[in-house]
Amino acid sequence: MLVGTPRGPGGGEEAGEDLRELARLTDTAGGVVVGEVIQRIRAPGSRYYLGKGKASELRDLARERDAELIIFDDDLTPAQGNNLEKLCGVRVMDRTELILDIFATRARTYEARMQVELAQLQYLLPRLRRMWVHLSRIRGGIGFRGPGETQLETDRRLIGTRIAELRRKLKTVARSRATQRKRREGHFRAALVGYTNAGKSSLLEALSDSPQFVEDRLFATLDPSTRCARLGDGHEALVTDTVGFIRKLPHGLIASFRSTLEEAREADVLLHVVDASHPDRDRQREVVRGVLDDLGLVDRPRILVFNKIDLLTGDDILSLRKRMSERPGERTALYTSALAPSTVEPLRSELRTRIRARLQRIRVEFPVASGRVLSALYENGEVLSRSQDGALVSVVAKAPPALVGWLRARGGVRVVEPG
Ligand SMILES: Nc1nc2c(ncn2[C@@H]2O[C@H](COP(=O)(O)OP(=O)(O)OP(=O)(O)O)[C@@H](O)[C@H]2O)c(=O)[nH]1
Ligand SMILES: [Mg+2]
Repeated sequence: MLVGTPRGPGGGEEAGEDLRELARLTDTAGGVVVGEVIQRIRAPGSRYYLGKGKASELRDLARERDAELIIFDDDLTPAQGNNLEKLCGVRVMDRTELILDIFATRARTYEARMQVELAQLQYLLPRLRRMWVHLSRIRGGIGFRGPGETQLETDRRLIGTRIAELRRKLKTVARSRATQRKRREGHFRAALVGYTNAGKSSLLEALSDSPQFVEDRLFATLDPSTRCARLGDGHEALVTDTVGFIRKLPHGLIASFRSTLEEAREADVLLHVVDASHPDRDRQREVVRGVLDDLGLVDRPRILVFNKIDLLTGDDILSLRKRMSERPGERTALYTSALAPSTVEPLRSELRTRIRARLQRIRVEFPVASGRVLSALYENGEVLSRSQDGALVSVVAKAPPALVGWLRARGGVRVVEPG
């Protein structure tokens, strides 16, 4: 049974869309929705979140429909959750808990699993008493009033220890990730970000010709994967897929996925993928902007990619294009369908342009014995000419900033610019 509690005045449309999304999340978690309750509230009640009358209504409807679980679209305090469970006699969870549950079933890599466990434990800690009450009710001991304070203290301490351990391990993984990234320095890097189900993985597949896990469910991707995209004219970019964003994304979860999102932080450009066919498109764009802001990424170079245009009519596309072009200072906007390779071409071309713009023309002189220098120039730059005078090689090339930095830091190498 789903419960939506839109705040203040406003169209019923958003509230309906919110509940549709909660229904999709429920489906992703393996649940079946048997009913919905919506109450527009000004402020949440401290006891049941809902008003007293509505809460009783919820209890009755849940009984009538045989609901085994009630899911609130908004975060409940431990007390509210507890009171509601007492009132309705079934398990009550909120959106955060549902998302954590989905993440837990979907996390595949060691790192993603640890990140999810960390978020779950952080969520659990303040709710420990309620969870215990839940358990004790199942055991049903008469006069059983929950665990003694000592038991709670022990559990808190154990969880605290585990949290510290997870943090430490995640730090180690983050360090090795950073070394991996170092190796990629010199390459142009793009990161796909966007609302869940927008088509990020599908676009990565289209750009790189390598199959990705794509599914018409929320949070198909939890682990970032990086692929090389051939852009034509000998240009390449490393493109990283990242975890999708969602409205009311649990803060603990963002924090624990921070290291995965580091990939996005170090990208030369962010590809903000928008499902252009979604009725809630504009609000989803805003949500992503908000999360990027939280992550300190909002001012990074960013391209808006309106995807799934195959689902739009010609008129829809025209009016979208018109709207985008009328906004000065708006980001570069492109229109793609991950299902039609020809529509991805403008994205390739935009990336090529950005790669070229980043290249610096330099002349490099180095001893012929420094084979690494020459291969680095060929691999990560564009060699324009090359000559040799005795044991000294001289190359004119176009190079990305990271390569220029690397060359400057090498002994015996002289960099002259513009070359
Ligand atoms: N019609 C159409 N469907 C698309 C397009 N791109 C992706 N899809 C579908 O949209 C659904 C989600 O695609 P994904 O690529 O998994 O989306 P994602 O952004 O990676 O989603 P998460 O990993 O869950 O955040 C899948 O069913 C895709 O087949 C498109 O351009 N047109
Ligand atoms: Mg994906």
